[in-house]
Amino acid sequence: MLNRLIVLAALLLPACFANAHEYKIGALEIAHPWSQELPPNAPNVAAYFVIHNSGNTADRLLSVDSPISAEAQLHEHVMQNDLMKMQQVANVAIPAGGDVTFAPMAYHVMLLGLKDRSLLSDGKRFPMTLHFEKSGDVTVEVAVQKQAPESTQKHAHAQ
Ligand SMILES: [Cu+2]
Repeated sequence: MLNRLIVLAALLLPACFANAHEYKIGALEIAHPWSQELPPNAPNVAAYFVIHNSGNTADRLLSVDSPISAEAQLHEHVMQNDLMKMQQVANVAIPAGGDVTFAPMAYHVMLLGLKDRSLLSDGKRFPMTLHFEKSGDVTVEVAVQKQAPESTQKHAHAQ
């Protein structure tokens, strides 16, 4: 039995690594959920990812939750009187055939009232569930990193 499991694990490994950090639900793909490592006393943390909708109907991200925090809000950054300011949004539309990027200075998930900080250091991952209007729920693992992913940095600067 154990041998069988080892063989199975070995067979599955390459596939797991190939799309280690991408999740699929219906026509939606959620790429590389990540969070910036913050000082241990930071009151909130933010989570980022890219949603790609390969289908021909629009969807909507209604809400998010995570066992590590009491509350999770959808936020966007807006320019107000020459100042970048973040504010809560009720939901986020995911256009058919389009991408929506959650990144620093853009849409992000704000986790408030942190209950468990044990998974918030570099190299760890914490679970988070996304609730979509049409596609349903998908639980992803958010990778905590010291460094923002390259693609996100470029995106943030381009904005
Ligand atoms: Cu925020």
